[in-house]
Amino acid sequence: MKRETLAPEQAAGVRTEAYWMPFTHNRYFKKNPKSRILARAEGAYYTTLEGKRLFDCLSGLWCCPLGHGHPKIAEAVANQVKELDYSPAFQMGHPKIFSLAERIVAMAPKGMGQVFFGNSGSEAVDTALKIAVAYHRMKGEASRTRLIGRERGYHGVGIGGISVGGIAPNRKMFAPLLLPGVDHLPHTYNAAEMAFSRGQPKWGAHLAEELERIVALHDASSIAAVIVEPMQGSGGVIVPPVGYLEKLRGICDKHGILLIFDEVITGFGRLGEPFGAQRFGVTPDMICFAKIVTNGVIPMGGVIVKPAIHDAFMTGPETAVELFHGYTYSGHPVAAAAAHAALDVIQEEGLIQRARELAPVLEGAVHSLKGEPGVADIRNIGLAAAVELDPIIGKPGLRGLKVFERGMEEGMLYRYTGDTIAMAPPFISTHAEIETMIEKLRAAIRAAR
Ligand code: PXG
Ligand code: PLP
Repeated sequence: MKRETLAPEQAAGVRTEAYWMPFTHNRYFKKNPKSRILARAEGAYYTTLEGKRLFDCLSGLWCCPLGHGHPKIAEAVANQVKELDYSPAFQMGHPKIFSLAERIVAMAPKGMGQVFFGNSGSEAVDTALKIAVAYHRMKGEASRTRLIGRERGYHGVGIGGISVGGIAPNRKMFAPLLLPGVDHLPHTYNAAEMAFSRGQPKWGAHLAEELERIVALHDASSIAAVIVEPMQGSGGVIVPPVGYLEKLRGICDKHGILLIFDEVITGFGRLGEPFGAQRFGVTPDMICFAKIVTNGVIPMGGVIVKPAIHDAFMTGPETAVELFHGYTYSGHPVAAAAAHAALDVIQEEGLIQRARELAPVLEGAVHSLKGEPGVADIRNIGLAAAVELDPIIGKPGLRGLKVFERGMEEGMLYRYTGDTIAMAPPFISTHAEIETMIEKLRAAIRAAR
């Protein structure tokens, strides 16, 4: 940890060297960190260490749509720490986690029965994959081990999640660790057929039929589950074609394959319904959630399952553990308190309804960027949108970075991955804030040539 020179941030009391930042260009960040260090947050705005106010265009990382510093959530968390700060997760329980499970089942599409808790989306995904394989074994179909993901899918960073995921940089460095027996559906994006669609593209339902080809290749008796995000978030707001998810459901049913929706981003209101399952009218066998369940305040994730899946494990001696899986912090009491408070806020303030009302405002505004220099596509659904930019020749990702940096100067914290700008503003946003977010993006795109 020897330092040759005094880095500028040392003057401000922030030394950056010891922290290895996730999914970050560490060296570039640490050259000029101050503008990117967040000191405070309130409502829909962050304030940087330098005192700059930034509109929270992605609700944190998709997880804080109720606004930052909500007094009800803050109070619930503070009280819980005093009342019961930790409760062993195995062989013990506490009241709030039972009532939270019941509450989540009540919000989920009809036909779901139980919730298994973890602490993140990645843990939720690995949990769902394990349950899927174990379920078939419990049912006497131990040959059903194969997992089917989808190209461009993001399912977190666990070994299971990157194996079913479809984003090459997240996989290639870890190739020897990827699970065997995984196959992928093609992604549903086709610029020629669907660029500048508003909401669900009309083209592409037939791509679900690729699942029939995968079944024909491997045989249904070898396949445990298909996992997809109803809307691909990290992949750049890729919206399912009309009829696509329905077809996937039909093919899974026909062949006894479990369908898992990874709703880590779409769960708890982002699409104007509690879950994407309700938004698209398709009920999976399991739903992964995380993020918005606590408004991002305390980590929590989990899997909602149909009773038939849960019940398949409830055999054998009553005193025996049924599922050999769980985390030290599964169902953490402070996370449970935060989740109850977040769901109270969603209900009391009508925030899912609010997200639904804001969706057309975002749609109208973001599509007005069509025709701006370098705008290759615009996609949206619910309160989420992405603007895909043509890369600067020979320098993929640079235009995205320029827009991001210009956005910060303009008081906007956009999310960029490569040359795609993503936005998922807080449900508490005003019409004017959404319009400003897009006008500032227009200015940043014009400047970033
Ligand atoms: N599944 C899906 C569908 C996700 O979007 C995860 C699993 C993993 O969750 P955890 O909590 O382990 O990170 C995610 C997370 C982005 C972005 O900018 C998206 C995520 C995380 C961070 C950034 O698109 N999604
Ligand atoms: N590693 C060791 C050595 C442990 O003892 C444990 C849990 O007891 C873990 C990893 C898993 O940690 P967690 O339950 O927080 O996922």
